[in-house]
Amino acid sequence: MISRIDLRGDALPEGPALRDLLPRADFDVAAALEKVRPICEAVHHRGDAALIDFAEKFDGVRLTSVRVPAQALTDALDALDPAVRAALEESIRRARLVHRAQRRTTHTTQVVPGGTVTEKWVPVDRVGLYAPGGRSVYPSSVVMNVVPAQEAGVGSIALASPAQAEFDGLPHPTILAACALLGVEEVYAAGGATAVAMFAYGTESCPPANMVTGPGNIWVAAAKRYFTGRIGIDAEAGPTEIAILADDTADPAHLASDLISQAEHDPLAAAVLVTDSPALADAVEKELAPQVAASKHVEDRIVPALEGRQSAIVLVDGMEEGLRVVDAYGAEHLEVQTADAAALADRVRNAGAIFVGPWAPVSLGDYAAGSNHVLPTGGCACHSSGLSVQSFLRGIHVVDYTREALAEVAHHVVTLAEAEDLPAHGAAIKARFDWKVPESK
Ligand code: HSO
Ligand code: ZN
Repeated sequence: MISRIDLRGDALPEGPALRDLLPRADFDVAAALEKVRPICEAVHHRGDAALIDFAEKFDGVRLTSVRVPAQALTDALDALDPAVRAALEESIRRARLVHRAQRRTTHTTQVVPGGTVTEKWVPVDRVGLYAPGGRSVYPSSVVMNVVPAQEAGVGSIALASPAQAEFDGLPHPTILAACALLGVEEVYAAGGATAVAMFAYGTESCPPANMVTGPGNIWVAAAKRYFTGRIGIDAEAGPTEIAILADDTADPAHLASDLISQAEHDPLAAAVLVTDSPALADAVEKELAPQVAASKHVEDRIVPALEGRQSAIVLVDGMEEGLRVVDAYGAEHLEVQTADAAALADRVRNAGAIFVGPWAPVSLGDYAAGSNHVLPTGGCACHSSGLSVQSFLRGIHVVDYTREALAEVAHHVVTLAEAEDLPAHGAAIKARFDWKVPESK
């Protein structure tokens, strides 16, 4: 059901060589880019008409309007199962607590008397959020995108999600209900690359956005890459990943269910267990079979995900080696289930989010820990973070110097300008002092 990689015995290789030994799915965004290019160009040139044609082609429904009417949002919230509503409200409440604490404050540094640099944090003006449809209709992802944007103070927030034929061309009702709960009123029925293009270029019904965030399939990732440089993006999210670092104190039944929980997302999802205990590895494998059999999305997602080359049980000599392996892998989600979980988790350098000990499974973080579940995949945790308030902010340096403060440093500026053969830079300083650089003190 799941392959094994035995790294015991020899010393582990360094850096990328270690990474090459670890399993990972192919996610070829560059190849998909060529396919999304004509879609993006069609939206550029034909606007709403192209969106309507693509919805018919990809989603099998002819739209009368791309913009979702306000009444549809109210109706969806009225029809929402009260238990789901209560759970979403608690998820929103916890996410707000955590994301509100991420707000940045303006800070002024007095560099010299009369010379200050202030860093002010300004939210982007308008954000387009994408919520997938099809296999993954996740109102929880609406929460995880909207809450940080709102807490960052973004003034204009719009959301797009694919048209659903069974709901008369509206996005899925739970997506609409989540928008209504969060106070997002501007919603569009548009899917995949067409939604990203709609936000990037703008159409008759949708003003352009400065930034697009949100999960999606490879077409969404490719469209984000296509528009990089024109608009801001969060990340090119790939299939979800769980890595678990565990020793023989962990409960094999719980580890198996955690691995399955993320395998449930996608046939390309990755489930990786790193352990120094062959007995635990055997026990987890034994647990997997009956638990998989009792699961829902067995044949189409869980089995291909666990059997795929992106998933494995990795055996290591000890926890020091285990740490090196999980750091080389840089998982989207990392669980640490060991005797000294908190101390070990503290030493992890590369992970999108870390779940410490037996009572913090990834599913908790997916829905209701307060943490964000939009996290870097594919090893991007080695250089990037998950979605946060910071994702929606720009830090702008405001430089304010008096004549005296400029005079004091003028000779240094002129010297560096000349060293770089850019005399006009120096001239812009000299001109302010009647072409005489003030003497250095
Ligand atoms: N585990 C997914 C998020 C999600 N799980 C949504 C359930 N719903 C990626 O972090
Ligand atoms: Zn999940």
